[in-house]
Amino acid sequence: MYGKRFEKETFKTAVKDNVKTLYRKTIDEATPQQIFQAVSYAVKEVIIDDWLATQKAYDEADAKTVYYMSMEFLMGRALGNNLINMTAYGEVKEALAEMNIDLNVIEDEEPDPALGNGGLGRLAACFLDSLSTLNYPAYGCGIRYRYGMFKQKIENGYQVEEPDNWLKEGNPFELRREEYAKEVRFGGNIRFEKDPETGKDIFIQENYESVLAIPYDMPIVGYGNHVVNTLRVWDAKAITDFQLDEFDRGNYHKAVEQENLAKLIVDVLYPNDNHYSGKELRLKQQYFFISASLQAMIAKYKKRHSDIRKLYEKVVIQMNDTHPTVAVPELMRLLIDEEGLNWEEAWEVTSKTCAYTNHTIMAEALEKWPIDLFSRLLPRIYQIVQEIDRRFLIQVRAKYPGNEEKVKKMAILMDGQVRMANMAIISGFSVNGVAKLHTEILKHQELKDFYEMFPEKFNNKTNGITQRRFLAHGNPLLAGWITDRIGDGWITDLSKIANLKPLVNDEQARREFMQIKYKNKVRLAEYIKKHNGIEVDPRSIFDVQVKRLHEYKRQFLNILHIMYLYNQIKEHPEMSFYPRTFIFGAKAAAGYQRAKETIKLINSVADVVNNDRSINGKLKIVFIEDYRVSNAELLFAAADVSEQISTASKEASGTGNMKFMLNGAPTLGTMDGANVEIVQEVGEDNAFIFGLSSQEVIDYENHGGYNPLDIYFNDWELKRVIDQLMDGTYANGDHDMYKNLYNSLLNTQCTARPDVYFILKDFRSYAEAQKKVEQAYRDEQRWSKMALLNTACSGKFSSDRTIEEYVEDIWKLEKIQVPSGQFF
Ligand code: NTF
Repeated sequence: MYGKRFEKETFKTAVKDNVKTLYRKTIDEATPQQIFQAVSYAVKEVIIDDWLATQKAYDEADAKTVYYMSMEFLMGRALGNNLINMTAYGEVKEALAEMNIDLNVIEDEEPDPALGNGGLGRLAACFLDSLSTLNYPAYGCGIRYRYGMFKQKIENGYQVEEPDNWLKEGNPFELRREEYAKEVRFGGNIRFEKDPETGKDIFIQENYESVLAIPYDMPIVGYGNHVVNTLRVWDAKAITDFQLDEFDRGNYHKAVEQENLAKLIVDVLYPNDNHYSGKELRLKQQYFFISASLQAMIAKYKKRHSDIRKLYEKVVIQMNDTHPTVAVPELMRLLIDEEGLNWEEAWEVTSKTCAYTNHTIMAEALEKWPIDLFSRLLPRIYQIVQEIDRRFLIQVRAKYPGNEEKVKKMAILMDGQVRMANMAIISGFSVNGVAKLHTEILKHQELKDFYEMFPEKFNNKTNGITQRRFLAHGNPLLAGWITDRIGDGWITDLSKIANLKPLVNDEQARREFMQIKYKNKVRLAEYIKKHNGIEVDPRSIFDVQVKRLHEYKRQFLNILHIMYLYNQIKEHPEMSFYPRTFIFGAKAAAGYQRAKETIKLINSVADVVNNDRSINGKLKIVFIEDYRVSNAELLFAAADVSEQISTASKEASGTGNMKFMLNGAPTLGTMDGANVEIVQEVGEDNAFIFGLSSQEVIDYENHGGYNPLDIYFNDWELKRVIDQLMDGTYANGDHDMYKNLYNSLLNTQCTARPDVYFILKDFRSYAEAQKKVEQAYRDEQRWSKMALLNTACSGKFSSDRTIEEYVEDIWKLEKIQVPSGQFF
């Protein structure tokens, strides 16, 4: 399909030539990193041809394009994924093997691009993969952070952050496109004039600082269809001419300031997941990439179209949470100030172009910018926001006369703040949640007033994941087995995986399925041995919780339960207990104290338990350092149990839950986010559900919570575990180490409300569910059925399905066929 270019001899020659031209070395002298670069350039060359062909096909079709605006794209490594999608992984692996090079070793040389925090950024990456695979024209637009998500080291049980200099060796897949640079302006003041000719108002920004945005394009390769879309990430540099100008005039300070701003603006990804920090630089980042992306979008549109009033026929903008919502006033500004539309015309275009996805109901994640900061940094944008707000409130007052409560709740500008979510909802034509339950909570709780006013805007798009990365690439043994059994249709149509269902009653098939799981556990055990120095038994139950560390995700509940199990084993050594390996992986935001304490607690309990010979290895605890996309692939493939234990209502969807399911790990979880839909697909008997329902949680919250002391004083086993936080058991005798964690559960003096996340409330129910996991696992027949059924029922959770829904309900795109680009 890719001509001769992946034929072994041709490819080998390309790699050797690249090593020569890049490094003046023969292949035997090259380092693994150099070989990685040489291989990547050989792959990129093939990609470029299809990339050209794709752009040509789009141009000819004059196709409508989605612009997916996101502060985060958690792409993970590109080489292996590109080879999978070009259906050339096997050939290239063999070609390299003939040169005594192991492709897996070469893949490990690639830094793991981590331009995202967690689920939201990884979702954006999965969406791009699906858009290309489904033949839809799309751009991802974001920031080329010089430092991505920090690298996590564990030292003495504590998390230590190290900078992630992912560009150090150069990124072979990107293309710098200097000729498409755009200027972005900050600050200063707005002067208002009447155009002497037209009599129209014109707005002139003066005394501003500006930076030049330079796009870097990364190819997004579709699966076996020659489509290559573009992820465009913006770098910043100072505008040198201007700088010299200022310098000549002796304004040294100003010149240096612009230099600094350019450096700073794209320097680093903010490492907060589900948490808003309100930093000025973050708002600068947002406006920077949005303004540049929209300028580029309009310039591209104008190449082929003369009527800017019809922009929405050819482009649609999806705003990934509120982070890019400054796109609304920026598009208004470009249309009015640069393109000469009047307000009504510009509003018609903008509100038909922009759509918003909400990814959280966590109050602390809501972006609300102080008006003084916002208006100082973006003076013209602020004027436009004021006008959007003013016109909107007229509508509200007309609809709800005399109801100033409504105005208070729905206004964009209120109490000295700019409320970004309100702006997104008011201005866009679509508002979607990311799982059924989440969308219902939005409609009937969080965004109730908006739903009442604009019911037609609200819709649900349950998240999904790409099976290309998380099965085809991450679990080659299982992928191969599935293809042998049902053909390879599942790779581009995951609903076909349901064809595995009859095999649930086939003993041989189940045995093979479990053997593959075992081999993946051995592979993970080797990784753990190498990275943690801990021996784990691949015959034990691999119970995995990997995700960002956050109180609402309740890693604390998990580790408290492990402490409880350990007490039990110690007290009743005769009790039968199926060996269990508890595996954690999680980064804590650098400033999130309680999250960091939780990491320390997990590692301290691990230290005590793993070194206690008296328990005969029944319990092992492993904390995977630097959890990221590349090692996630190993973890999903090897997991027996998927821990999805958030406080019900708090996890908007979750996507890790889907990756575990796809790889045959039943869910141990609450009825939260997409867990609800997972249970619906696989059946209650094939999942382990526990805990309060979302409605129960919401009801408690509306009545000021509950009293955890009632539980503490009535459950002596749980009390003992909680007391162990304070008696030094896991702190070398230190009584203060976990004081904050302890207080978060019990102490009414220190927190607004104790046990905000209902850990004590759900503890017994969790412990019960854990017992059921053990019972089920002991029954090999039953477990293998359950595991295989999870894989077989995962069809719904492909991001291909999600993207088709976005296209159908929101984006209205057409599929474009692309011929092979090998003749360019
Ligand atoms: C996250 N939200 C949610 O917490 C996850 O449940 C969800 O799966 C992902 O989004 C993707 O939809 C955020 O990261 C944010 F930014 F909204 F807080």
